[in-house]
Amino acid sequence: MASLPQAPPRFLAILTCFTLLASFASAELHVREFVIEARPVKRLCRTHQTITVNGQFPGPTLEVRNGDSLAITVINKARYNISIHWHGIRQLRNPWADGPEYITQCPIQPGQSYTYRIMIEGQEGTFWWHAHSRWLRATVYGALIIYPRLGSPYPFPMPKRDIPILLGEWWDRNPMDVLRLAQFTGAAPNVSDAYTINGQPGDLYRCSRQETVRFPVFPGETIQLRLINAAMNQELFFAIANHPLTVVEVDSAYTKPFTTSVVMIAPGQTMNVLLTADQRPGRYYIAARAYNSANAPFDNTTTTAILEYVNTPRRTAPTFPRLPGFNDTATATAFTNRLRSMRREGLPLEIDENLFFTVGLGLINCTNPNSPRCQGPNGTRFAASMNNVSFVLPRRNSLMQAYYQGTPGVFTVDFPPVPPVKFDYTGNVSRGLWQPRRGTKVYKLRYKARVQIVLQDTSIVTPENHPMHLHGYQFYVVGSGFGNFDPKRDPANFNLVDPPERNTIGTPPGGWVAIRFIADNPGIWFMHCHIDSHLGWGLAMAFLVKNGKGELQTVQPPPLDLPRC
Ligand SMILES: *[C@@H]1O[C@H](CO)[C@@H](O)[C@H](O)[C@H]1NC(C)=O
Ligand SMILES: *[C@@H]1O[C@H](CO)[C@@H](O)[C@H](O)[C@H]1NC(C)=O
Ligand SMILES: *[C@@H]1O[C@H](CO)[C@@H](O)[C@H](O)[C@H]1NC(C)=O
Ligand SMILES: *[C@@H]1O[C@H](CO)[C@@H](O)[C@H](O)[C@H]1NC(C)=O
Ligand SMILES: *[C@@H]1O[C@H](CO)[C@@H](O)[C@H](O)[C@H]1NC(C)=O
Ligand SMILES: *[C@@H]1O[C@H](CO)[C@@H](O)[C@H](O)[C@H]1NC(C)=O
Ligand SMILES: *[C@@H]1O[C@H](CO)[C@@H](O)[C@H](O)[C@H]1NC(C)=O
Ligand SMILES: *[C@@H]1O[C@H](CO)[C@@H](O)[C@H](O)[C@H]1NC(C)=O
Ligand SMILES: [Cu+2]
Repeated sequence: MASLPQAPPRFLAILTCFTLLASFASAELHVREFVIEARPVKRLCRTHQTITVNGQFPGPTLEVRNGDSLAITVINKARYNISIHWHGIRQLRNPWADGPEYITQCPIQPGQSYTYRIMIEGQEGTFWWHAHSRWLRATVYGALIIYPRLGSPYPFPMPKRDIPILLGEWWDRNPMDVLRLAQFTGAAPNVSDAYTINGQPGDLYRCSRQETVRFPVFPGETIQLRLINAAMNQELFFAIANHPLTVVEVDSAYTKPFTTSVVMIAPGQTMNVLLTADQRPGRYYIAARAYNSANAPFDNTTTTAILEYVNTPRRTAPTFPRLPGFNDTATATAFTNRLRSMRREGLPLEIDENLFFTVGLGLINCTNPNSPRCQGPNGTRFAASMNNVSFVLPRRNSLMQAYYQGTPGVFTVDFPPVPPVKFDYTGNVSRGLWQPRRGTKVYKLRYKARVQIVLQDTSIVTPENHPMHLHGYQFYVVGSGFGNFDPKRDPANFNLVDPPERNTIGTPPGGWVAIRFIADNPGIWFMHCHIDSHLGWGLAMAFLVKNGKGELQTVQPPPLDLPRC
């Protein structure tokens, strides 16, 4: 049952003085049930049967501490297959609890349940959980906050309060129907009708004014906002009128603090910012809208909430923040490039595996371009790929189970370490190179291999910022740039001193980003674009990290209730 710290961190800080001695004995097991079920949810004037967790949208916030364990039983009372991913949690030696369907488990089918057993080992900060099954993530998501161990402070003054801010994306119809239509036609899925803050679009949308989220603040206090971009398909700019934001954490890793008027946050990323309520008491808009790097249609609406100094009359019109232009790549890039890590523990300086992956879209030619199934550009179907392999999920098994049981024919281990064809990735790519091939390929890594991956965006169809997420790991972002990566010149400029540590990083549109990690977590780990339309088109691959020696370097046996296909 719930025995977690409902008290604000301020209270816990006082408590800490008394419980320091007990801190090592304080690890708790949190036992929860997540009931997946359809509930009526009204947004934008209409009510939709919406897939929720325990009837809540967004779902419940989980609050635990570093060192704790979780046992969350997911009971599927909906009509769709589902699985839940615990975004950012490393799941050491336990890929069975990671969640992506057909990668580390078969989905939990309607009427079935599965218990995710999660150990929090050496991790703290802002995390989140979300469905990892087709487009159910559109409404099935929530915050997962890991406080430091008792007696272990933040590397910055303790904020008065913590406010989770989940940025989401809402369709004025069933998102599964939006996906189904796109899968049929081969065209891009319809763009969303609204962005949301904690599930509410805010007062710039029809029928939404009453429910606009308001965050009361007391003059002078410093609060911590835990931003989570849970949107399906869109990077977002986020700002609060008149209030600079001090970034202190990204993707659950502390950063050297810096202050900015606007942040860019990509799907899958989290970001903690401190805000001091030092402005004239009043009402200030919190707003988010698209950063759109692609040459493609997008939802250009703006979601709002209101920062409200206590005792300000409701009638006072809120001040609006300045947000960058939708295509302001310069601002997005400058922001991301300011991030610096507080530590570099586990940053490999020597490299065993030097990988180069192209990431980008593609088009599949149709034999009959007039077919209703070929409604993509000029009678094609959209695709996406990494190193020209468009990832196909297995249907009758998960990769992890097939690997563990030695079942052949589910995947192959020949994912290419470099692109099969060298070309001018960000130039005018010849049309003959646009069609990827399909495959379920993984790349094998030796236990503790020191890995570098250069993720190179291509200009095929359109250059674009692709937020690439790696499961089971945190990695360091050692460099990035525009154009084609130059293996002779660019490594000289890598930051090996204080590179930001993340689990999701965007390729600059028409550019590249280099990441490093040590493969110390055995199992099969998905790597994919966190834009769900791209993921569905195949912008993914998986690593198979082999066991090391002995039990502590070996994948645990699967739980008995692991769903079967
Ligand atoms: C997609 O958008 C088109 C055009 O606005 C609309 O006609 C169609 O009903 C939408 N379909 C879905 C499933 O979103
Ligand atoms: C958003 O796009 C629509 C049409 O696609 C356009 O009419 C409208 O002016 C745009 N709004 C903004 C704020 O750019
Ligand atoms: C951004 O859009 C504006 C107007 O829509 C346009 O004038 C400008 O050239 C665009 N900038 C970039 C970098 O594409
Ligand atoms: C589609 O065809 C038009 C007209 O021939 C052309 O201008 C455009 O570039 C084509 N688009 C793609 C994605 O091939
Ligand atoms: C790209 O290359 C094709 C031929 O390969 C050519 O027809 C086209 O004009 C080129 N486009 C640009 C923008 O250079
Ligand atoms: C697909 O069609 C385009 C022209 O529409 C052609 O240039 C290209 O070579 C074709 N690709 C393949 C793989 O057949
Ligand atoms: C990808 O593979 C397909 C099929 O083998 C080929 O036609 C295409 O040229 C390749 N493209 C690239 C970028 O390697
Ligand atoms: C649900 O998962 C099972 C097992 O993989 C599969 O056979 C079934 O087709 C799935 N159902 C849907 C609607 O995808
Ligand atoms: Cu992408």
